[in-house]
Amino acid sequence: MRVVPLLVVVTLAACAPGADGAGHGGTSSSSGAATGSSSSSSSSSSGSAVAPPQLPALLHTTVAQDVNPDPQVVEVDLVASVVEHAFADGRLTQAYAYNGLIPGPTLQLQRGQRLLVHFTNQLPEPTTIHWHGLRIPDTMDGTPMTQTPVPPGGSFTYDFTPPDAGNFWYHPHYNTPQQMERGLMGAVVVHEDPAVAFDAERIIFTDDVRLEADGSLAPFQQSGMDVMHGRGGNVLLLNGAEAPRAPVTVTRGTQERWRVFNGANARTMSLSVAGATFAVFGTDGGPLPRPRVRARLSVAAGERYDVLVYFDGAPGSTAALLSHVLVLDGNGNVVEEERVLQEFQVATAPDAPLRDIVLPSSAEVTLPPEGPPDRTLVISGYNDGTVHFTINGRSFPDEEAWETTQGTTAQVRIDNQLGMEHPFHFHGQFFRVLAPAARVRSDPGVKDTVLVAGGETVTVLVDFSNPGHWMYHCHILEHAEAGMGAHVTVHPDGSGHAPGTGH
Ligand SMILES: [Cu+2]
Repeated sequence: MRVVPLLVVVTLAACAPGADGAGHGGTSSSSGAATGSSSSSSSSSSGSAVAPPQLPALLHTTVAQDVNPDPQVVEVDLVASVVEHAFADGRLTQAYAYNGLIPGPTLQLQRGQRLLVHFTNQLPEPTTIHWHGLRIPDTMDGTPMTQTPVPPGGSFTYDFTPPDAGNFWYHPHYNTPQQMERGLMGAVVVHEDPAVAFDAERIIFTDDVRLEADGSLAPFQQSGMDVMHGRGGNVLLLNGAEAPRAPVTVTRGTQERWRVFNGANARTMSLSVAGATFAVFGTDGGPLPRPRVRARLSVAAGERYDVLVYFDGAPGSTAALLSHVLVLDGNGNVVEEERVLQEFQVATAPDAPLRDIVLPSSAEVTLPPEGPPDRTLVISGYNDGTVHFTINGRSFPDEEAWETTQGTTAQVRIDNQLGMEHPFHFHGQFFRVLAPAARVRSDPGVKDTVLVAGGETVTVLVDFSNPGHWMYHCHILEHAEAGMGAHVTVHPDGSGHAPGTGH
């Protein structure tokens, strides 16, 4: 399942928005595949010369400062501490932040660069950092299973080389429901080489938080609805502040890359873009073979998407990133409401010159037919006064042993016997959705987190490329805390191949 980059020229101007589904036409070009925008942004496409990478600017986010002049190394300091943060206008919340920021600074590097993170814990409690989606050694994975939590006042250096380009993120894996709700999360952007030149790139970090009227965080509950469905917030956040944020002006014809994250404890984000065309071209673990124009994008807790947004509206018009949320109406019925996360004013300035953008893409893959599963994970639970979630009848840390060998590709059937949804996450490995067919159509890419609906059974094809001890769990943080997790040991195959280098 190694992702092989191919060059595909996409001109979204030729595409009409359509239903979610199979790739639309006009995605590949017989000419110009080698002469796309890469020539406009990069002096070298072959890697013959070593030059400091020119990384694209990321709008509306703070990028951690690289203090190491070595072009092969990105070295940053990261401090977790208690801060006063304005999630919502006019209200200050005692929160947790990395380097004083919510979300924390974006860690930006190029594929192949080594990342050194000198972490200091100034919180009043232990913590760890987990690098969600990065196929790095398990000693760097930041779960209490593989790392002694960093005590208050302590420090730890995370040191690894991300093997894959894409959108990843970091967050604690200790007292996770509370530490993440308090604000600890940030993006890790690993750029392709050569970098793909969009007109702009944005981090779209969605989240929600539950605030009291005075701005304080609502008390954390260990029972009831918060455990059953996870803690939902009452304030929708975009990049750490209540949405909508101040409008942004864009030039008509602009083609932007949005790197979309969901750092909520539980909420699945249902997003759309009004007044502009958008297409998904990448999922958790990298690019799709072809972009897919979407009417709606569902982003479960933990998932990421790469989105191309083409501002094709008339000058003077407004485009908006919308979140569709379910609320109760006056009659107690569940209805969908539209909330604006961010407005874009399409300027009357001259149109941006329309360029062919060479989107990152991957080879088409042929998935094997669904067969008898190599492993079945039955998700259920029981209530003995306290809610316990179970996988195959057992609740973490009373878990079932599971061992496999590096290089194994396993069909894993996730059988959700409960009524609520679960975004299921494997640490350190990638997978693809294999069944049911409708899920494959809506999510055909490489993933590390998949949303399994209530009562649904989803089969994924897991590529156990990365040896070590790895957690798999529900990314509704309260579910994981109540036992919906376990781990798998992946024994090295002895070949010495590292993940991402083929095997
Ligand atoms: Cu769950």
